[in-house]
Order: sequence, then C-alpha cells, then structure tokens
Amino acid sequence: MQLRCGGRTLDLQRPVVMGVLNLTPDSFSDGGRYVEPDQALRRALALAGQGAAIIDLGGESTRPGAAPVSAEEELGRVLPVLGRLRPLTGAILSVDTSKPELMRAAAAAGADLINDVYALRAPGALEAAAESGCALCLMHMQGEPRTMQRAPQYTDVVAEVRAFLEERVEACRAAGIADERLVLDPGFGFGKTLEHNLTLLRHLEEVRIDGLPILAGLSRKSMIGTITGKLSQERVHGSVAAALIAAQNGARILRVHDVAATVDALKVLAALTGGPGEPERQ
Ligand code: 7PJ
Repeated sequence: MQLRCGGRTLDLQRPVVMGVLNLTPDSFSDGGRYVEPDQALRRALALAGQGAAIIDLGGESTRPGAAPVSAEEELGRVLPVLGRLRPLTGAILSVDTSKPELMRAAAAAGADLINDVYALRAPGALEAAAESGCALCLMHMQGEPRTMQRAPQYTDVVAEVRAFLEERVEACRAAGIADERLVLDPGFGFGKTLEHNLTLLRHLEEVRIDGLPILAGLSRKSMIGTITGKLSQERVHGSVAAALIAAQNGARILRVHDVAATVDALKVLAALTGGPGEPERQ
C-alpha cells in the first residue's frame, strides 16, 4: 500500500508514525511550547530523528471548546516553520488545516500532505486540495470543535462514520482526486464519547473504504485520560498502547505526540508479524 504525496510516495506496507507539531499557543497537550519558529524547527527535526515518517504542522487548535483562528493568523504560524523545515528533512510534511488559503500556500511551500479535520467541507477546500497534488487525510467529526463533545449521538457509530467517509471519498473522486492520494480517519474524540471511540477502535477495519489507508489519532486524548485517570502529559503509556491496538486493527498511520515510544512499540509488532521491515538479527 502506497500513498501518493505530490511527487513523492510514502510506503504504508507497515504502519508509520505521524509526529504532532503544534504551532498553537493554546494546544492542550503541549500548548505554547513550540510557537517560536526556532524551537518548532528543533522539535520537528527531533521528531524526524526519532523515526516519524510524517510531521504534522498545526496552526489551529481543534481540541474541544477551541475557538477558530483567522486564515492570516494560521498562515503566520505555519508557513515560516514549513518553509524553513522543508529543506532540512526528508520526512513527509503535513499541514493540519481546513482553510483553502493555507492549503494552497502550504503546497507551494513544499507540503506533501493536507490533514483536514473537516474532510474538505469548507467552501473551496476540495478544489484547493485537488489542485495541490498533496495526499489528503479525510477525517470524520460530528459537529464542530467548539461544541462537539456536548452530546455526541449515533445510532450506529461505525456505520455512520463509514457513510460519512464514503461520501467524502466520492466528493474527492468527483473533484478528480485519485484514490492513491487519500487517507481515511474515524476522528477519535471528535464528537464521540468514550464508548463511541472504543467501538470505532474495535471495528477500525470496518470504516475502511476500497482498501484506502486509515490514520488513527488517539495520542493523549481525553479517552486515554478517562481510561487511565492521567493528565495529558502523563498519558504516554496509555497512548502507546492505543496506537499499537490501532495498528493491529489495521491503521497504517498513527498520529502521536510521543514518537520514540510509539516507533519502538511498532517495531515489536513488526518483529512479530515479519515480512519486509523485519529487524536485522544481531
Ligand atoms: C486529529 C487530527 C486526529 C487527524 C487532531 C489532538 C487534537 N487530525 N488533529 N486525526 N486530532 N487526522 O491532537 O488531540 O485524530 S488535534
């Protein structure tokens, strides 16, 4: 399984790690620590060094209750870091955005992937994404970040998430986007209770459409906090466990804050399942 990211391809034969680089002053898990471009660059290179195949740059917080930011502000947070990072790493560079302006600017600055929690539903987003040539992650969300955790409701969460993703895949195809560019994401924590999240994790393969790769983002989320009773900084072990379960249940991209720990866990899984990527014996 391969993902086409502009002129490059990302091998997804085995699960890979997407490291989170928050460029927002209000992000819940590492808020404010990486806003300064020099610091953000150092952090991005550290994530790549730890084995992240993808670095996800985000300039708008989408945590529950977060307020939207202007395109200008988001551009100002993301573009300087992206522009300086591009020549310094071979990692796939992803931009977490829903705004067509930023999609265009990011593609021009060398981004490889657009990660959109609104699944290209904003006016103009589908066209901007199509023209970018980038790979595209389509995520499910019920409601919008400001209010989505108030009362999430589903009759059949797996069927409803799948139907939504199917509709978005069709919209992408109609816009001329090849399947080789698409990634699907059930959107853990985006308008979902703990039970909804657990049901999706258990049945992850069932949201897959036509063999497209699945991305899972569980890292440090409140479901891990609820299960372990830990604050966000202390959710590393629970998050690694969740990432490993997601990989075993079919996820090919794991979006995480704790890259080194997750990469090791995935190596253990790879050793068990064998095949290409099996570690060399010492
Ligand atoms: C996700 C994301 C996710 C994708 C965030 C957080 C909240 N993008 N952006 N999937 N989560 N594709 O990191 O807790 O689950 S922001």
